[in-house]
Amino acid sequence: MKTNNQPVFHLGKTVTAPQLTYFQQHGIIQFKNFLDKESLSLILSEVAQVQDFLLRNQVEKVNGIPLKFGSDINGTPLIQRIAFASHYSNALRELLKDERLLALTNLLSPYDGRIGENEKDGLVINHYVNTDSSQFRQLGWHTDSPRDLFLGTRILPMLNVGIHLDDCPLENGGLRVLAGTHHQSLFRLLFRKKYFIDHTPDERETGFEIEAGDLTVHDGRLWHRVQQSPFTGEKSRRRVMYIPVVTGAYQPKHAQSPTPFYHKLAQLKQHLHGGKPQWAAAKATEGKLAKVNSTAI
Ligand SMILES: O=C(O)CCC(=O)C(=O)O
Ligand SMILES: [Fe+2]
Repeated sequence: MKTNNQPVFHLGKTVTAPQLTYFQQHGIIQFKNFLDKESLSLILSEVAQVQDFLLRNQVEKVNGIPLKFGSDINGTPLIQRIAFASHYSNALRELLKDERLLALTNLLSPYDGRIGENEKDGLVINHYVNTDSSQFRQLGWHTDSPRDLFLGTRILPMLNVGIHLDDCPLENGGLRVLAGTHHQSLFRLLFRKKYFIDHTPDERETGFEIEAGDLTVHDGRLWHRVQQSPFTGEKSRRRVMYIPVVTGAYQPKHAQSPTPFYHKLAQLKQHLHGGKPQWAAAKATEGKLAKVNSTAI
């Protein structure tokens, strides 16, 4: 595997020409220290509060997108994937207005990009940890684009902006990409690897030295995966938030939005493989699970 010996970039109020050139060539770019230590601890406490709110209110889905439940290393309920998280936190909503994030929309040029706070899955919080009852330790090879096909729209360029909340040096696993694959044909986008099933490392893949507060941006058409941490417990914890930057017609989701087919498929797969219902670990969710409007706060 290659390590990502890219130039060290820092994100300012505008995207520089070398940053744009680098991104257009590789389909991925890492920016160091996007969040300083103080902002990071604020964001981490917001993330914990959003999780507590969702557990307390027995929320199963947000705007049609199922939350993914597991349990933490001490056995307490954990939400391992939260969609539309900014709908539950003013601080997260404010973060999405950071002018440096808005500047990233220029990476989509010549398309007009916008932060998809209410579109796709909105601000997503992924929380990976290796425990016996964790449902989420890794993610197989995929691109983020066929979701558009399932939703009946054509594939448009998009960015996925990752804000990393834990240190994740290369040897801890984490994000792996096949740089440059955003320039592939539709056939290769669909069939280069078996979507989500294939976890095999690729000799051409690139991994990253991530420090908490770093930011990565990848093109939605780029092949990528998440390598499982070889560690267990606290050392395996990896929290990363993803923000979609999208183009084309505004397609907001709302409380009555249907659950996309591919999420139903993921739930079915888990069921067939004898996995516990995703909310089984969340003791707070006994009784009927409520679907609450994501604009509850
Ligand atoms: O956790 C990551 O870094 C990547 C997640 C991802 O690729 C996805 O949710 O589509
Ligand atoms: Fe992805």
